[in-house]
Amino acid sequence: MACLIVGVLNCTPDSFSDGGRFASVTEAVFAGARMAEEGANWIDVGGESTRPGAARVDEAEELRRVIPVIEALAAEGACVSVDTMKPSVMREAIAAGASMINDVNALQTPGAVGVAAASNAAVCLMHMQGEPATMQTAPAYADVVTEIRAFLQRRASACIDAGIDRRGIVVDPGIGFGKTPAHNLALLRRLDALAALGFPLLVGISRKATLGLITGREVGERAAASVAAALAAAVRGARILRVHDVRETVDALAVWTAIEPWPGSGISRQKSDQ
Ligand code: 9MG
Repeated sequence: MACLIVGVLNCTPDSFSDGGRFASVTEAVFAGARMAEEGANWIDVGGESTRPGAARVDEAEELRRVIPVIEALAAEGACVSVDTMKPSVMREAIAAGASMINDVNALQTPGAVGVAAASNAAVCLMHMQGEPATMQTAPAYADVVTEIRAFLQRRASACIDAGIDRRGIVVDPGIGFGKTPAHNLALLRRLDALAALGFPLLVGISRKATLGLITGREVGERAAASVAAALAAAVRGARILRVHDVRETVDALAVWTAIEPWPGSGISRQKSDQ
């Protein structure tokens, strides 16, 4: 398959039963293992919501939510990424077995680049305008594609200068992070401009508000819209898709690839196919 899949595993109190900490950890590990079975290449474990308007969580609480889950999934052989903005959580997560840092703040927190550079972990550098609590208040850009491309290039260069292996750098336009639906759609149409930076491009649009606006559907009803958006992103240059609906996305990509082989995949149409 030409695209890798990152399965979303939110370890926030609203994500699982309130049957206590052990119940939540058990449920989270089960959900992560199921996504791995369904074809997720990474499980992205996060303990602090980055939804618009979300409040920050303190370090101790974030560690308490994510570390047991990362340890258990890594022990089962899953590839785990940690979704965090905090250098201390990055460090502990790597020690617990995480092999990628997914930072919606693109390692701009003081100390974050150093933690990443001191590890062998890959990094996902995401663009966000503002911060989760306020980012959707009035997002504004002169040219959203050009500005985000320049930001991602700057952050990737800073990471390389600090000693992070460029082969471990992934970039991400941050769909929905300080962007209007029009900004999000403009970015999705011009993913080629971001892919041209030369780093694998991750796109996360799964279940996001722009899809709700287009379809009129609530968040739990957006699987079909998410799969359609994931395919569109893959066709335009995304190489990693961050999704909630792993099985559906894997199936859709398999069908798409069988019909329309990716350029450079080595698969070409045969006469006998006609
Ligand atoms: C944590 N998180 C939520 N949405 C995301 C997205 O689009 N990309 C990345 N890298 N992380 C995200």
